[in-house]
Amino acid sequence: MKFSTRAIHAGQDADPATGATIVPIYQTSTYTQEAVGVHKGYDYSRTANPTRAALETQLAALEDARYGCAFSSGMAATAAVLNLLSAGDHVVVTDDLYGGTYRLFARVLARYGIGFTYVDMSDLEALEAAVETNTKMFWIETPTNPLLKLIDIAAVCGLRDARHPEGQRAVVAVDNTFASPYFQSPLALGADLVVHSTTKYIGGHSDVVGGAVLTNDQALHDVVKFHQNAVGGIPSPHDAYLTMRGAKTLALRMREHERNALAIAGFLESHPQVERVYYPGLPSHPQHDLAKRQMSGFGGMLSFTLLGPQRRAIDFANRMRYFSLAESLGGVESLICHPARMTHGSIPREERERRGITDGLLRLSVGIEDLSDLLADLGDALEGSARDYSR
Ligand code: P1T
Repeated sequence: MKFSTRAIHAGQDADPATGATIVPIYQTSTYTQEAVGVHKGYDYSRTANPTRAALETQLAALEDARYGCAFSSGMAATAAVLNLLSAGDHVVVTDDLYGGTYRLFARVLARYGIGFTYVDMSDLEALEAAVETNTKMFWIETPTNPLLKLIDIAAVCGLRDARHPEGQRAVVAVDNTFASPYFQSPLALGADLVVHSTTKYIGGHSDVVGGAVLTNDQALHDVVKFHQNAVGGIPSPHDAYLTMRGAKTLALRMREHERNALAIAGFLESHPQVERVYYPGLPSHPQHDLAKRQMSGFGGMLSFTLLGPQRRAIDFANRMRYFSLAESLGGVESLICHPARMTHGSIPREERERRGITDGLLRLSVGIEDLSDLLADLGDALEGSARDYSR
């Protein structure tokens, strides 16, 4: 089955009880048993629910994975993966990553005795130097949020294999939220686990928060599933339904996101008011060749800086008409965000600036509106802010 067919058919069989073509929202917390221990495979909805099970089958199919677990948010999914570790273990992490993931690592899990080293994983020598004898996990975000750096997933997996004998291998986990399963398949490149914030491209309509963990490794899946039930960070049946509905059109939407983002990246790069554009689809991106090799498309996220004082970024963001000033990404509508004040505000300023997330950086989630309207919106804001700052 090809990608678009999987998105529409995997987990989407007609309802066995009624023949309903669309998976029903099984809005129930519990299930009546015929006799003690005699039931149809469901006993309590934290443990399993038919609507969520359908979503898990669909999401696993999108990553070509054998197993899937759905969560109530991307952060809950991330926490479930980190639960594979114990006090005294060490994780090597990409230095550029979502601020909330940094917050979970630095302010929650570090207190439980897990060590984290942040490193620019695009520098393989620096990566190798960051590995310790107790390194049990590599946490990769690629493309990274918000600087759109690329990490060579196969190269990190190669390093893992060289350092650790079979049986004691560190786990490579990839947050595939920015690329989406349509443009990037980390498991095929050697990763052990994929994490998604399904809030973003997979849900696709900015109306539901969710997360997922996908893997081909049954032992890893068993631990993640145990955590899902033991801790209980599950999506509601209604949220599972919304995510499933959104995911059916992932392929269509991703093609449009990319088409618009490519055009906007080119427009911004050639604009005299723009200092720098970060987008893997631009030939000027330092890892454009890796992007072409590792991804089947460049996605819909880009960041940029303007010429002039950094405070110009905030003025610019306030001028947009169709780009809503909002956190999050991956919905059909375009969004603009000021990472330093919004999505990455939980990273201490000094740390943030060292990583290149300056007050002048703006991030766009390019939606699937008509391209000419989006270009006009950006052009008008660039002109307006240029007028203000030339006075
Ligand atoms: O928001 P939630 O569904 O819990 O997902 C967290 C998350 C995980 N991974 C990546 C790469 C993310 O970008 C996010 C959430 N990010 C935003 C809300 C944002 O605007 O960047």
